[in-house]
Amino acid sequence: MTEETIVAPATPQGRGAISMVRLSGPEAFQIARKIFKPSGKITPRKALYGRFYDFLEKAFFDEGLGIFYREPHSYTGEDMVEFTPHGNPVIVWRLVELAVTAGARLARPGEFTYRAFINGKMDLIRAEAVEELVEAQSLEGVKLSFSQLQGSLSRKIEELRESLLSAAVLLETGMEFPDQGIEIEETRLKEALETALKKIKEMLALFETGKQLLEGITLVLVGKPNAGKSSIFNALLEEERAIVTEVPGTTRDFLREKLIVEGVAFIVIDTAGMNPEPRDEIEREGMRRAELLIEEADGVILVLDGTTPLEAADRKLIDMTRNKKRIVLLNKADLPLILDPGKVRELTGQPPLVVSATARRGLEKLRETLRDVFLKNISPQKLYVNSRQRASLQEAARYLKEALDLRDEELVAEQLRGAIAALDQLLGKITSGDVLNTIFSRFCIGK
Ligand SMILES: Nc1nc2c(ncn2[C@@H]2O[C@H](COP(=O)(O)OP(=O)(O)O)[C@@H](O)[C@H]2O)c(=O)[nH]1
Ligand SMILES: [Mg+2]
Repeated sequence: MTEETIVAPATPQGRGAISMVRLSGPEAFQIARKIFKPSGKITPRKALYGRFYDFLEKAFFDEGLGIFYREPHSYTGEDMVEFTPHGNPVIVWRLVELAVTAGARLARPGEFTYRAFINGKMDLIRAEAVEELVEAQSLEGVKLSFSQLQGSLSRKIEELRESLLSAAVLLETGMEFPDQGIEIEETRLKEALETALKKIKEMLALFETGKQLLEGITLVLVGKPNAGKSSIFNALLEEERAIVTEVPGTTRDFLREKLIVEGVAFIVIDTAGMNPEPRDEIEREGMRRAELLIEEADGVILVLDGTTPLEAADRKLIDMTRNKKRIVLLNKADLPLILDPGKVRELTGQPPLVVSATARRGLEKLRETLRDVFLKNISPQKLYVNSRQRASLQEAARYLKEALDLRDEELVAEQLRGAIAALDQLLGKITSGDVLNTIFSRFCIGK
């Protein structure tokens, strides 16, 4: 257990009805008593009304609630105190300052959760789920990270680890008593390894969807200058967010906005200066950046101007996005169409949606199509793996595959140990300081 008592605001900077300041560590109660004068006796886990006292100025400066937690029954597993003063950053920082004067230290980002992890309140997967829950971009993402926080993935990994440990025992027994039923043991071992490998593969398959549910599905609007990308962007988001102009290629930056469809977030990106036929260095750079965005996106909405014939620029974009999940729009359908939908279908291999951004036509159909193209295969799931967890699982899978190919029992045992170690790493049973640093430094202060 750590010696130092830490303090930090637990709520974001800003004004509101209330904010929260938290203390954790051996001196939390003692420090808290100096700055909080409760109206009654301190009872752990009970909200107490009281006044906040500035012992430097010798004056009360706010009132609110204080909750005291005795270790190990707290978030961090240490003695903890939570104050909820009024939501003014001046009050919040004065409380922090007073706590520091009284002997606490300002917490590092993620230090509360780090302590919870170190003190055995949660494994590494759950600690990550705290961060993912706070960062989730949609309700589906929140539900998903919450079930992960409740242990959906941890339990699976623990089970897997148990099964590999039993397999290791099976193997050791076989090695110690070589005459007794080796054949049977061998088949059982092989089966156990194959089952484990299959389970790992199933978990690995959850990576993409998990990422999309948590972070949102990124969609890039693609089209030649003046096709109507920004207008579609606005129409979809139903607000004047992007600057729509009549001079081609004027939107300078990338705009990102969130659109929620059936509880899932779509992060729609309006690309700036996208011109497949760049006329200068700025446009060339714009195009390079757009290409990168397209590559990283989960899908694209290709906007074609229905009032102009297909140009080289359109053909280029059609080619560039051929291998992406794509929705093709034939825009400006409020005007007489020059571009033939049949021709577009021929070129793209998919029927275009005929829409009008300015007349708000075909947008409902566009939302429906978003649903069909991107959400059909997203079934609600109870667990996911993030990229760190994926790497450990892939490592475990490599060891298991290797083990299945080997005959020599000693060597199989070695691979098995490797696989178990990979799972231990995943759960945080064995970790390097570097890994922990990377994970917890992503957190905000106060979490
Ligand atoms: N008539 C008509 N004009 C449109 C439509 N969509 C966009 N425009 C116009 O086309 C021009 C370029 O639109 P903008 O959204 O800035 O295109 P971007 O360069 O692809 O972002 C603007 O003058 C828009 O008002 C539409 O559906 N119908
Ligand atoms: Mg634009």
